[in-house]
Amino acid sequence: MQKTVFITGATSGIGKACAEIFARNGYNIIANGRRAERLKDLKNELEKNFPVKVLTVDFDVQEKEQVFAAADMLPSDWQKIDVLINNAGLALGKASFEDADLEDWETMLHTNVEGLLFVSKAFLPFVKKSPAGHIINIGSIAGKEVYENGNVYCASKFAVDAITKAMRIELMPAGIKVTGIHPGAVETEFSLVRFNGDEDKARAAYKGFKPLTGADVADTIWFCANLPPHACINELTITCLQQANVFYYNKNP
Ligand code: NDP
Ligand code: 8X3
Repeated sequence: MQKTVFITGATSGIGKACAEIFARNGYNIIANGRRAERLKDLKNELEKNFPVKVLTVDFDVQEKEQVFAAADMLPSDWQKIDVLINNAGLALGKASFEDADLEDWETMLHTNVEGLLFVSKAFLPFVKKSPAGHIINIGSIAGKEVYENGNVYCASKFAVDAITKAMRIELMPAGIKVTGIHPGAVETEFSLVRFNGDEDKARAAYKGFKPLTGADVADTIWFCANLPPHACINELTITCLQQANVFYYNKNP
């Protein structure tokens, strides 16, 4: 029977790259994001190129009612989810504790922490219907070490790490694998969003080194999702060659 992956934040970056690699390998895709037009384009592209079906579910992961309504309305032939990738997330701003914007903090916490919780809880019954369910949460190296002016983004990703570890323990009796993926710098729309559309600032974030791409991270996620049934990667940190951790880069002059 064809497998299904549900990916939050599939309209861009890591999530979109995940949709591509899973579709290329024959998975049906449930693709989430807020930008419905992009989801429609993704569906057309994947269904044209691969023998798979794509269901688009445009909702905001921050909105509990929308998340649970989407789960309630999941068509009957989509009610087995083999892999859930909790990828939707964002950073907003890079300002000191004193200067940071309160609404930015709220949005990051609502999206990266609550959104992941709402989606996991709402869609868990469908993951349990798979004989080999797997939940993959996208954390960050910012959830391993705190950097200056990373304050609440880092806190949200520390929370993702803790939630992932808790899910790993508590979903073990159900036979569900749980994996945390913690990437370093990946060139996606992430920095454009973080710096409110400022392209110069976004470009500067990757100056002097070759960052990961969304496809690099998606390849790793695909690898984690394809271990033998008795094996589980609990957590995995991936950075580009020129980044050792959240602080240390070997940048070109
Ligand atoms: P992008 O900005 O390219 O993609 C983010 C995705 O999240 C988009 O598809 C966006 O879709 C979706 N999203 C954001 N907010 C919501 C929401 N409220 N509801 C539903 N979907 C939402 O960034 P990345 O691909 O880089 O980011 C993906 C994940 O990887 C994030 O969790 C990020 O924190 C994490 N990460 C990124 C790193 C990087 O350097 N890029 C490094 C480490 C981790 P839409 O706008 O259509 O809703
Ligand atoms: C994104 C990586 O270092 O920009 O999670 O916070 S970083």
